[in-house]
Amino acid sequence: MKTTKALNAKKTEAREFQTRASGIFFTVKDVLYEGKSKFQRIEIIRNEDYGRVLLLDGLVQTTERDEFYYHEMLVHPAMAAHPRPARVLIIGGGDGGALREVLKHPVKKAWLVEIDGQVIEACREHFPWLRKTLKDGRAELVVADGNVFIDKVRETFDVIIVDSSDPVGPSTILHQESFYRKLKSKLNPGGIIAAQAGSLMLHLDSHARKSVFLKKIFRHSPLYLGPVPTYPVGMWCYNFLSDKVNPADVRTLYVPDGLRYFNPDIYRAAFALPNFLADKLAKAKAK
Ligand code: AG3
Repeated sequence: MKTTKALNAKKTEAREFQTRASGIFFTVKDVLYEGKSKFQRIEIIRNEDYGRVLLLDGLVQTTERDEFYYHEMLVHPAMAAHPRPARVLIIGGGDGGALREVLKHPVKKAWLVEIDGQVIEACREHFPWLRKTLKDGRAELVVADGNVFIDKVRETFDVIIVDSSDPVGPSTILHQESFYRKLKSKLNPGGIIAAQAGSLMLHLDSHARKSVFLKKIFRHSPLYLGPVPTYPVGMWCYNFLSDKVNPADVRTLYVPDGLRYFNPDIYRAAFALPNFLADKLAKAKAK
């Protein structure tokens, strides 16, 4: 049989071009999953340092070694600031990391709404925590477009977590005004939304654009920061959105035991912004 060199070639490296001229690479110990869904290219590889790495359309979504930085910072500031989060909605996050963190709190029910069923299947096989969290009786998995789900759902929520991809590409809608207005309409009084907002440096324009409309929708809409070693520039941004809860005024934080990154000092420090970001936001709001 005739086979081409390309077909025989063993994948030795997975890389993300974070900009046109720079990025991150992982040498590949094993290819665990490679597939193309209706929405995107899905790869899971094993790397000697970072363990299992999930890439969607060539962008690093999660690695076994550093996913806790991201998932703890996405989930716990909102969950810790809310006095009693009983019903929680997660949009995106088919790898289950955000769901795992939510279930560390005494919630009654958590919905995970992921658009791509194939991501769930791939991660169920290769990321053991997903299998475990989906077995938790409080978790309900829905395979649907989050933007459509939110139009139809009759429930309302205490906390909503948006674990989307970058503010460019297929997730763009999850970074737009209409989507946040809809989310707000599904929030219980006193509710909080936390959304991943993108890279500190790469998505500066997006932070500025979003800050203007988020301020119109929510009384409190600060950005907060946390490091994620394998994401572009290593520093990540999140939106904290609420009409009732000003994160700076929260005196009692509910923090589950056994976390590896998040604690009350990190909570307070995370809302401090570097000058160049604060200036950019101030200028955008003044326009
Ligand atoms: N969601 C946000 C990933 C963004 C990473 N961007 C990038 N590598 N350019 C991650 C999903 C994990 N639950």
